[in-house]
Amino acid sequence: MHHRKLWTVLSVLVMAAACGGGGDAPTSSAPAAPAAPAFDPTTAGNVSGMVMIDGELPAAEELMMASDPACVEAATETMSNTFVGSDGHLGNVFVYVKEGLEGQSFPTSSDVITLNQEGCRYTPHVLGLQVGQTLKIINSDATLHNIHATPAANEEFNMGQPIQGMEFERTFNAAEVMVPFKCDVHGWMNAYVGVLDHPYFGVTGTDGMFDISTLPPGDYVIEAWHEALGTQTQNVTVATGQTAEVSFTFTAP
Ligand SMILES: [Cu+2]
Repeated sequence: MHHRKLWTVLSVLVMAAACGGGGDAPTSSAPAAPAAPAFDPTTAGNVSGMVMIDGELPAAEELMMASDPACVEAATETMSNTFVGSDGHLGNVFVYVKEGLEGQSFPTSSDVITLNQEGCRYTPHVLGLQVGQTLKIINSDATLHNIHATPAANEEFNMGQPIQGMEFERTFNAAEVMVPFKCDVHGWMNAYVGVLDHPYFGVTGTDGMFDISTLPPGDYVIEAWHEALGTQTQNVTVATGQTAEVSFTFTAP
Protein backbone atom coordinates (compact mmCIF):
# COMPACT_ATOMS: atom_id res chain seq x y z
CA MET A 1 0.00 0.00 0.00
CA HIS A 2 2.71 2.42 0.96
CA HIS A 3 4.64 1.59 -2.15
CA ARG A 4 1.61 2.23 -4.29
CA LYS A 5 0.99 5.59 -2.65
CA LEU A 6 4.61 6.56 -3.07
CA TRP A 7 4.52 5.51 -6.68
CA THR A 8 1.40 7.63 -7.24
CA VAL A 9 3.06 10.63 -5.66
CA LEU A 10 6.15 10.14 -7.79
CA SER A 11 4.04 9.78 -10.92
CA VAL A 12 2.23 13.01 -10.18
CA LEU A 13 5.53 14.78 -9.58
CA VAL A 14 6.94 13.47 -12.82
CA MET A 15 3.85 14.55 -14.70
CA ALA A 16 3.91 17.95 -13.06
CA ALA A 17 7.53 18.40 -14.02
CA ALA A 18 6.80 17.34 -17.59
CA CYS A 19 3.83 19.68 -17.87
CA GLY A 20 5.79 22.51 -16.30
CA GLY A 21 8.07 22.59 -19.31
CA GLY A 22 5.31 23.83 -21.56
CA GLY A 23 5.84 27.30 -23.03
CA ASP A 24 2.35 28.49 -22.20
CA ALA A 25 2.14 27.14 -18.69
CA PRO A 26 0.55 29.66 -16.35
CA THR A 27 3.09 31.63 -14.40
CA SER A 28 3.06 31.79 -10.65
CA SER A 29 2.59 35.55 -10.57
CA ALA A 30 -1.20 35.23 -10.72
CA PRO A 31 -2.92 34.92 -7.36
CA ALA A 32 -3.53 31.35 -6.35
CA ALA A 33 -6.90 30.34 -7.70
CA PRO A 34 -8.79 27.09 -7.55
CA ALA A 35 -8.33 24.89 -10.56
CA ALA A 36 -10.18 26.43 -13.47
CA PRO A 37 -13.56 24.88 -14.08
CA ALA A 38 -13.54 22.66 -17.11
CA PHE A 39 -16.05 24.91 -18.80
CA ASP A 40 -18.46 27.75 -18.21
CA PRO A 41 -21.71 26.13 -17.05
CA THR A 42 -23.72 28.91 -18.64
CA THR A 43 -22.68 27.44 -21.99
CA ALA A 44 -23.97 23.98 -21.12
CA GLY A 45 -26.39 21.79 -23.00
CA ASN A 46 -28.02 18.46 -22.23
CA VAL A 47 -28.66 15.02 -23.62
CA SER A 48 -31.80 13.11 -22.90
CA GLY A 49 -33.51 10.17 -24.43
CA MET A 50 -34.90 6.75 -24.15
CA VAL A 51 -33.78 3.14 -24.36
CA MET A 52 -36.16 0.70 -25.95
CA ILE A 53 -36.25 -3.01 -26.61
CA ASP A 54 -37.41 -4.35 -29.95
CA GLY A 55 -39.34 -7.54 -29.32
CA GLU A 56 -40.61 -9.01 -26.14
CA LEU A 57 -38.89 -8.17 -22.89
CA PRO A 58 -37.71 -11.54 -21.52
CA ALA A 59 -39.63 -12.63 -18.47
CA ALA A 60 -37.79 -11.99 -15.24
CA GLU A 61 -36.42 -15.11 -13.61
CA GLU A 62 -37.27 -15.99 -10.07
CA LEU A 63 -34.26 -15.88 -7.76
CA MET A 64 -34.00 -19.09 -5.75
CA MET A 65 -33.14 -17.97 -2.24
CA ALA A 66 -33.93 -21.16 -0.35
CA SER A 67 -30.29 -21.72 0.56
CA ASP A 68 -30.55 -18.93 3.13
CA PRO A 69 -33.76 -18.83 5.20
CA ALA A 70 -32.88 -15.29 6.31
CA CYS A 71 -33.13 -14.22 2.68
CA VAL A 72 -36.42 -15.99 2.16
CA GLU A 73 -37.74 -14.14 5.18
CA ALA A 74 -36.30 -10.75 4.23
CA ALA A 75 -37.04 -10.76 0.52
CA THR A 76 -39.84 -8.52 -0.66
CA GLU A 77 -38.91 -9.01 -4.31
CA THR A 78 -37.63 -12.26 -5.72
CA MET A 79 -37.47 -11.60 -9.45
CA SER A 80 -34.26 -10.91 -11.35
CA ASN A 81 -33.49 -7.30 -12.28
CA THR A 82 -31.72 -8.14 -15.52
CA PHE A 83 -34.72 -7.36 -17.70
CA VAL A 84 -36.91 -4.60 -16.36
CA GLY A 85 -39.08 -2.19 -18.29
CA SER A 86 -42.53 -1.63 -19.61
CA ASP A 87 -44.22 -0.89 -22.92
CA GLY A 88 -41.09 -1.57 -24.94
CA HIS A 89 -38.88 0.56 -22.68
CA LEU A 90 -35.78 -0.92 -21.10
CA GLY A 91 -34.56 -0.14 -17.60
CA ASN A 92 -31.25 -0.70 -15.84
CA VAL A 93 -29.28 0.57 -18.82
CA PHE A 94 -26.18 2.61 -18.00
CA VAL A 95 -25.93 5.53 -20.46
CA TYR A 96 -22.84 7.69 -20.42
CA VAL A 97 -20.50 9.92 -22.39
CA LYS A 98 -17.90 7.55 -23.76
CA GLU A 99 -15.92 9.97 -25.93
CA GLY A 100 -15.67 13.71 -26.32
CA LEU A 101 -14.57 14.85 -22.88
CA GLU A 102 -10.92 13.87 -23.21
CA GLY A 103 -8.52 16.41 -21.75
CA GLN A 104 -11.14 18.04 -19.57
CA SER A 105 -11.38 17.56 -15.86
CA PHE A 106 -14.41 17.81 -13.65
CA PRO A 107 -14.70 18.11 -9.91
CA THR A 108 -15.46 14.88 -8.13
CA SER A 109 -18.93 14.94 -6.66
CA SER A 110 -19.03 14.95 -2.87
CA ASP A 111 -22.34 13.07 -2.95
CA VAL A 112 -22.04 9.66 -1.33
CA ILE A 113 -23.49 6.92 -3.51
CA THR A 114 -25.15 4.10 -1.61
CA LEU A 115 -25.24 0.45 -2.59
CA ASN A 116 -27.56 -1.37 -0.23
CA GLN A 117 -27.96 -5.07 0.39
CA GLU A 118 -31.58 -5.43 1.23
CA GLY A 119 -33.75 -8.51 1.02
CA CYS A 120 -30.66 -10.29 -0.29
CA ARG A 121 -30.46 -8.09 -3.37
CA TYR A 122 -28.32 -5.17 -4.31
CA THR A 123 -30.18 -1.88 -4.54
CA PRO A 124 -29.73 -0.33 -6.98
CA HIS A 125 -28.79 -3.05 -9.43
CA VAL A 126 -27.00 -0.66 -11.82
CA LEU A 127 -25.36 2.56 -10.68
CA GLY A 128 -22.65 4.99 -11.58
CA LEU A 129 -20.17 7.24 -9.84
CA GLN A 130 -17.02 9.21 -10.49
CA VAL A 131 -13.43 8.22 -9.91
CA GLY A 132 -12.71 9.16 -6.30
CA GLN A 133 -16.36 9.51 -5.37
CA THR A 134 -17.43 7.65 -2.25
CA LEU A 135 -19.45 4.47 -2.55
CA LYS A 136 -21.06 3.43 0.73
CA ILE A 137 -22.00 -0.24 0.92
CA ILE A 138 -24.59 -1.19 3.52
CA ASN A 139 -25.86 -4.53 4.77
CA SER A 140 -29.50 -4.06 5.77
CA ASP A 141 -30.06 -7.80 6.17
CA ALA A 142 -29.77 -10.00 9.24
CA THR A 143 -27.47 -12.37 7.40
CA LEU A 144 -23.90 -12.52 6.12
CA HIS A 145 -23.15 -10.87 2.79
CA ASN A 146 -19.78 -10.45 1.23
CA ILE A 147 -19.19 -7.76 -1.32
CA HIS A 148 -16.91 -9.05 -4.00
CA ALA A 149 -16.03 -6.55 -6.70
CA THR A 150 -14.22 -7.98 -9.70
CA PRO A 151 -12.95 -5.00 -11.69
CA ALA A 152 -10.44 -5.07 -14.52
CA ALA A 153 -8.93 -1.57 -14.20
CA ASN A 154 -9.43 -1.09 -10.46
CA GLU A 155 -8.37 -3.11 -7.47
CA GLU A 156 -10.42 -6.20 -6.65
CA PHE A 157 -11.91 -6.32 -3.17
CA ASN A 158 -13.87 -8.84 -1.17
CA MET A 159 -15.29 -7.72 2.15
CA GLY A 160 -17.58 -9.62 4.47
CA GLN A 161 -20.44 -7.91 6.26
CA PRO A 162 -21.74 -10.47 8.75
CA ILE A 163 -23.88 -8.15 10.83
CA GLN A 164 -26.99 -6.19 9.96
CA GLY A 165 -26.28 -2.48 9.77
CA MET A 166 -22.62 -2.83 8.85
CA GLU A 167 -21.31 -0.46 6.24
CA PHE A 168 -18.06 0.49 4.66
CA GLU A 169 -16.90 2.92 2.03
CA ARG A 170 -14.81 2.49 -1.08
CA THR A 171 -13.58 4.65 -3.91
CA PHE A 172 -12.30 3.69 -7.33
CA ASN A 173 -9.10 4.99 -8.88
CA ALA A 174 -9.77 4.41 -12.56
CA ALA A 175 -12.64 4.77 -14.99
CA GLU A 176 -14.23 1.42 -15.76
CA VAL A 177 -17.55 0.46 -17.36
CA MET A 178 -18.68 -1.69 -15.64
CA VAL A 179 -17.33 -3.05 -12.35
CA PRO A 180 -19.24 -6.25 -11.49
CA PHE A 181 -20.24 -6.84 -7.89
CA LYS A 182 -21.35 -10.18 -6.52
CA CYS A 183 -21.99 -11.92 -3.24
CA ASP A 184 -20.21 -15.23 -2.87
CA VAL A 185 -22.73 -16.36 -0.25
CA HIS A 186 -25.80 -15.72 -2.41
CA GLY A 187 -25.10 -16.58 -6.02
CA TRP A 188 -28.07 -14.63 -7.36
CA MET A 189 -26.84 -11.31 -5.98
CA ASN A 190 -25.13 -9.07 -8.50
CA ALA A 191 -24.79 -5.41 -9.32
CA TYR A 192 -22.89 -3.29 -11.83
CA VAL A 193 -21.09 -0.07 -11.05
CA GLY A 194 -19.99 2.30 -13.81
CA VAL A 195 -16.94 4.37 -12.83
CA LEU A 196 -16.20 7.46 -14.90
CA ASP A 197 -13.74 10.35 -14.77
CA HIS A 198 -16.63 12.76 -15.35
CA PRO A 199 -20.17 13.16 -14.04
CA TYR A 200 -22.04 12.60 -17.30
CA PHE A 201 -24.02 9.39 -17.00
CA GLY A 202 -27.43 8.08 -16.08
CA VAL A 203 -29.29 4.83 -15.52
CA THR A 204 -32.63 4.24 -17.17
CA GLY A 205 -35.66 3.57 -15.05
CA THR A 206 -38.37 1.15 -16.10
CA ASP A 207 -39.66 3.91 -18.38
CA GLY A 208 -36.36 3.69 -20.31
CA MET A 209 -35.67 7.40 -19.83
CA PHE A 210 -32.32 8.99 -19.07
CA ASP A 211 -30.99 12.52 -18.71
CA ILE A 212 -27.42 13.72 -18.86
CA SER A 213 -27.39 17.38 -18.00
CA THR A 214 -25.03 20.35 -17.91
CA LEU A 215 -22.59 19.10 -20.51
CA PRO A 216 -20.04 21.33 -22.18
CA PRO A 217 -21.12 21.99 -25.76
CA GLY A 218 -19.41 19.60 -28.16
CA ASP A 219 -19.56 16.38 -30.11
CA TYR A 220 -19.91 13.20 -28.12
CA VAL A 221 -20.19 9.46 -28.40
CA ILE A 222 -22.89 8.25 -26.04
CA GLU A 223 -22.88 4.60 -25.07
CA ALA A 224 -25.74 2.57 -23.65
CA TRP A 225 -24.72 -0.54 -21.71
CA HIS A 226 -26.99 -3.41 -20.70
CA GLU A 227 -25.75 -6.39 -18.75
CA ALA A 228 -27.26 -8.98 -21.07
CA LEU A 229 -27.76 -7.10 -24.34
CA GLY A 230 -24.34 -5.49 -24.67
CA THR A 231 -23.58 -1.95 -25.79
CA GLN A 232 -24.63 0.51 -28.44
CA THR A 233 -23.21 3.91 -29.29
CA GLN A 234 -24.59 7.03 -30.92
CA ASN A 235 -23.00 10.32 -31.92
CA VAL A 236 -24.58 13.49 -30.65
CA THR A 237 -23.85 17.19 -30.82
CA VAL A 238 -24.62 19.23 -27.73
CA ALA A 239 -25.26 22.94 -28.19
CA THR A 240 -25.56 25.63 -25.54
CA GLY A 241 -28.99 25.78 -24.00
CA GLN A 242 -30.26 22.86 -26.06
CA THR A 243 -31.24 19.32 -25.16
CA ALA A 244 -30.12 16.78 -27.75
CA GLU A 245 -32.38 13.75 -28.01
CA VAL A 246 -30.85 10.30 -28.38
CA SER A 247 -32.64 6.98 -28.50
CA PHE A 248 -31.30 3.46 -28.37
CA THR A 249 -33.09 0.27 -29.35
CA PHE A 250 -31.82 -3.11 -28.25
CA THR A 251 -33.07 -6.28 -29.86
CA ALA A 252 -34.74 -8.74 -27.53
CA PRO A 253 -32.81 -12.00 -27.25
CU1 LIG B 1 -25.25 -12.03 0.07
